[in-house]
Amino acid sequence: MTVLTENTYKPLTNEDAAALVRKLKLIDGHDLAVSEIGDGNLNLVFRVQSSTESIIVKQALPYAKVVGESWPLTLDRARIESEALILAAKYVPDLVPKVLYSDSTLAVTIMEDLSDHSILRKSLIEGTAFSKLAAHIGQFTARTAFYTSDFYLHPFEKKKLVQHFSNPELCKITEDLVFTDPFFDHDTNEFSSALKPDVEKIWNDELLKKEAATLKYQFLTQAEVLLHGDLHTGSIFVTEKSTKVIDPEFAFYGPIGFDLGQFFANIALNYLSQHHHSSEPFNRKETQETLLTVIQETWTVFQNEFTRLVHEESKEVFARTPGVLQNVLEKTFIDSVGFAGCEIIRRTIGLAHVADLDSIPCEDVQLFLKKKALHLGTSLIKSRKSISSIEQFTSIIRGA
Ligand code: SR1
Ligand code: MG
Repeated sequence: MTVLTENTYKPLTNEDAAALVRKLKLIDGHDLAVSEIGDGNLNLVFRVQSSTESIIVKQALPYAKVVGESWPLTLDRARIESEALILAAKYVPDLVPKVLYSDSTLAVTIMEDLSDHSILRKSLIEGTAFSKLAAHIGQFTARTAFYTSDFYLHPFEKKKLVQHFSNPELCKITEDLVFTDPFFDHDTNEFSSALKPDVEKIWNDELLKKEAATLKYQFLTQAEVLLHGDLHTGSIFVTEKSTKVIDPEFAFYGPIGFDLGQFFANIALNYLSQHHHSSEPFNRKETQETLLTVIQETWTVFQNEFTRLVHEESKEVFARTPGVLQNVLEKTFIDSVGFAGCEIIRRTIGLAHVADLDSIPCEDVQLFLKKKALHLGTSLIKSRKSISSIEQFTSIIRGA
C-alpha cells in the first residue's frame, strides 16, 4: 500500500515526507518541520517534527548515494531493513528502533526518532565511553543469531527465512568492497600515494590473499544465522544507558562471526585513532584500554548468552552433545577475527573509509596510523587460527 497518490516509487521531497506522516497520523500537529539529515552512504533520511514530537522517515534511493546514479541499487533493501528490525524487536526489543510503518513500493521505513542518542562512531572519536555498550552488543549478536539459527528454528522455517532475507545486491557490495577490491589494484580503492608501498605489499601477499579468499568463501556460502550485515560503529546509536542498532539493510543469512568481526574492527580502528584523538598519554591509554575491554566483554557476553540459549531453548537434538556447541563457538571466534582483519583493511584503503582515521588533520599521523591498521588487519587474517582467546586478540590490537 502506498500513501502518496500513485502506487509507484518516487524519491520523497521534504513536503512529501510531511504529507506522508500527516496522512498516516503518526504524530499530532499540522505544522510539521522537515529536515533531510541522511549522512550515510545510501539513503534519504528525513526528521519530521511537530512542536511536541518527532519521527524518522527513511527512504532507499534506487542507487548508491555515495557514488551516484551510475551505481544502481535495489529498493528491496528497504523491505529487508524494516523486516529485519521487526524480527530483531522480537528478541532484543530494547536494542532496535521501533518501526511505525513501512511501504516496500515507496521503499520507506518510518521509525522512532533517536535524536536523544548519538552515533557511536562520533562519540568514540570524542573519547566518550559507554558502560553498557558491550553487554548490549553481546546480547544483540547472541540473541539475533540464536533465534534465527538451526539450533532454534525448524529446518523448514529456517530455510524460508533464508529465502526471505536473500539480499544478493547488498551482499555483492560487501563481497566486493570488504573481501575483494582491497586485495587487488581496483578502482574503488582510495589511499594516498604515500601508503602505496604498504598497499602493494598486500596486493603481492599470496598467503594473505588465499586467507581473504577463504573468508570471502565463508561469507558467500555459510547461511548460519540472520546477520545485521553492516554492524560498524556508524550503525549504532548510544546513550550511557541505551544502545540501538540501526540500518540492517545489509541483513542476510551468513556466518555467525561476521557481525562480531565488523564491530571488533571498527572498535579497533578507533583504538588506533586514539593515538591522535586523545593527546594526553594517560587519557589515551585509559581510553584505549576501555575500548579493548569493550571487545573482550562483547565476546564474553555473546558467548555466555548464546551458550545459555542453546542449553535452555535449543530444539536441535545434537545441541547438548559434548563438543558441538564448543566447535560452533570456536569457529565463530576465529571467523570474527578474520572478518575483523578484512574490515580493518577495507576501511583503510577501500571504498567507504572511517572518520576515526580520515578526520585526523595531520597527514603524517594519518599515514602512520593507516600503516599500523594495514599491518594489524593482515596479521589478524593470517594468524586467526592460532589466536585462541579474546585476551590474545586484544593483546594483538594493543601491540599494533
Ligand atoms: C556503496 S555502500 C558503502 C558502504 O556503506 C555501507 O554502510 C556499507 O558498509 C557499505 O560497504
Ligand atoms: Mg548503513
